Amino acid sequence: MEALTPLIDGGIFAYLNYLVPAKRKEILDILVNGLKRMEYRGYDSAGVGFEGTNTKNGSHELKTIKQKGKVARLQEEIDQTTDLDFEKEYETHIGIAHTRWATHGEPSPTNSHPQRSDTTNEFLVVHNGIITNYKDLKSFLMSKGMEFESETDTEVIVKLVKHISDKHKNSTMSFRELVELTVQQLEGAFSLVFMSSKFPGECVCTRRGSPLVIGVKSKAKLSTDHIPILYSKDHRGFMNPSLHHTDSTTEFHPIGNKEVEYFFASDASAIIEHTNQVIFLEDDDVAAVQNGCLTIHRIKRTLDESTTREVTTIKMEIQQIMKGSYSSFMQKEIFEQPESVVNTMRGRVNFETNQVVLGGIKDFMTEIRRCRRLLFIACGTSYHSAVATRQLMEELTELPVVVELASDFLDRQTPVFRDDVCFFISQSGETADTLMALRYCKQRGALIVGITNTVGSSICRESHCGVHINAGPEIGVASTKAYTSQFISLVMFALVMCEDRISMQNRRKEIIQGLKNLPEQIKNVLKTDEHVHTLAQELYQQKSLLVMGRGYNYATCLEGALKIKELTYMHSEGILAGELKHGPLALVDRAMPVMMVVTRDKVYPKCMNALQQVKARHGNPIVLGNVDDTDTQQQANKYIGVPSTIDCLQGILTIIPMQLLSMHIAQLRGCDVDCPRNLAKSVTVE
Ligand code: G6Q
Repeated sequence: MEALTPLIDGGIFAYLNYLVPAKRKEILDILVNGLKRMEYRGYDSAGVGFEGTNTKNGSHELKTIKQKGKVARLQEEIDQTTDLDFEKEYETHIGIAHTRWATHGEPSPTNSHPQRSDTTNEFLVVHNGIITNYKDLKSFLMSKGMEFESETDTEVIVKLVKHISDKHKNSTMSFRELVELTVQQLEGAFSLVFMSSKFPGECVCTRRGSPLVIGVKSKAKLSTDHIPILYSKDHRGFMNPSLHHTDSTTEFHPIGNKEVEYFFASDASAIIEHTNQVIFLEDDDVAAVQNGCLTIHRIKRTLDESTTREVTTIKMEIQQIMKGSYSSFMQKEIFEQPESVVNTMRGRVNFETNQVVLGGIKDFMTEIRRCRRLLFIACGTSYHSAVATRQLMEELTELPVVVELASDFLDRQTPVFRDDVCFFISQSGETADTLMALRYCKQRGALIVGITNTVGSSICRESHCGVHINAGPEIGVASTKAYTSQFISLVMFALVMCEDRISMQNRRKEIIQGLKNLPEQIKNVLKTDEHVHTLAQELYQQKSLLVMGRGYNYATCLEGALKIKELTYMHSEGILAGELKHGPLALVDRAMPVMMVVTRDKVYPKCMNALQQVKARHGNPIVLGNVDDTDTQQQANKYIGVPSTIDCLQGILTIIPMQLLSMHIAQLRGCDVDCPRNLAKSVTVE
């Protein structure tokens, strides 16, 4: 199995206009705006590359502007550039851009992308990913006299292109062929977009283990909605010159007039405001735009792969990725939950007939029902959604249920068997640890089920089947609505698994009724926002916060503590209330802030016991409980009440005040709620 190497995270964006006149200022605005849409993917430096003219000799040359810090700093840098004619118009032009979350080389203009082949900028590249053999390649290129200026692995890629180009100086090799020869030397995972002063108005891009989407915008009808793959070598490994020749049957372009614009991005949220016609590239695709025509090539062919790439229409709406009247994407996404949970259940739960249908896995249900055990594997918040539903999964499936953190699961090389069903839960669908765990299990013959929120993501495409949680794009780095949608998706799966069990019908009906009431109940919980804000004002200067609970609410403690940590940089810990007397109780005194999640379910008496233990040590717990539970409320120093629902769904409601609390404390502490320090949305580093 090829180990999926950790990726430099960040966002790629490129824009090519062909026979569509655009001023340089407009082009740069499109590039920078594209980066802003993906700033959540990584944001410690940014840069743009674009076409221009050498002011000394009038020759065509490429220019770059790069800056450390967020995209806004790059915009300032562009605005301060004096030797650029922002009004100059280009009928055809390619520009590339990148926002970076560094893991190789500190954030700096030199280490920012685009990286260049030489001081004349003959070739430029933007890159997500890490080249694992870059040191060998760097030594080789240095032995050929090349000098390096950055600490990045990316620079090796673009210098290798130049080295190959120089070696084939007298050949008629195309830009795309140069890139193909280059990427065959690379090991690791990457998505790349190239431009070159040798090939004005052209662009070549490729991917391996990191996402890349192409958007197409044209007034004319497009020549096809299935772009044929061209094989530089056929599956027998021979170079097939006829397939090198592209013609109207193989090229993708607007019919009739040739005006067309292409957008290249790490994810579709940066493209949607321009067009909803997109092509998701697959690993080892090499896409090239020449004279306004797009072709997609592969270096070799494996027999079972598809021979075309579909032009799909994405349904994301622009307002979905805009903050609107909210102060942050995170706030927007917390308050979207009454709608997002409806979207997750839409077309799947029939509240009249109590039927649940998950179209993405129904063809595999026979195999899943025969399995020996269920494994749920994920990271961070996604892992917590599995913890939250583990008890119900055991109850309704009567199967062994294993819940694993992907990184630890891989460290242990945990045994996996052909009759296992492995679920991989991931909002982004690109988390390296989770993806590596997927490949580990797939290689051992297990059935792979993806639970993702991102169409076309790697986990989505590499699973045998799966469920799209339909939460809508989640831009805030701290996951909120994806958590509750993952939670509900797993509950729906458990309901499908027991649909034929007579003894479980009453329980099923209660749960389905509980699901039906959730949207209104979530709206009621959101009304506690002001009260939670008041509590945040009492907590935001504290150094730590312990969050205790058990049973169905244990996941709320883990997830709530994670929210506090990642948003406020305050220490916080989720503690199983049953474990209190085994050590954590020593932390409790009158100064230690404590929250306890206590709702009316089977473990309520034990939770009240824990509450007494904490109070006996002069603890002053804030209790998160049922709004109509006056007895418990009297026992608490401060109380947040949520509506009562069935025990296994209570965690959907109790997590929301924790989401709000972490957001308010973060704001009071002056933290960046949407882009917490050191973190990125699509965490793809081992
Ligand atoms: C939580 C963070 C983080 C995230 C994991 C898994 O608020 O967003 O913990 O949940 O990094 O990410 P995926 O769900 O995208 O795999």
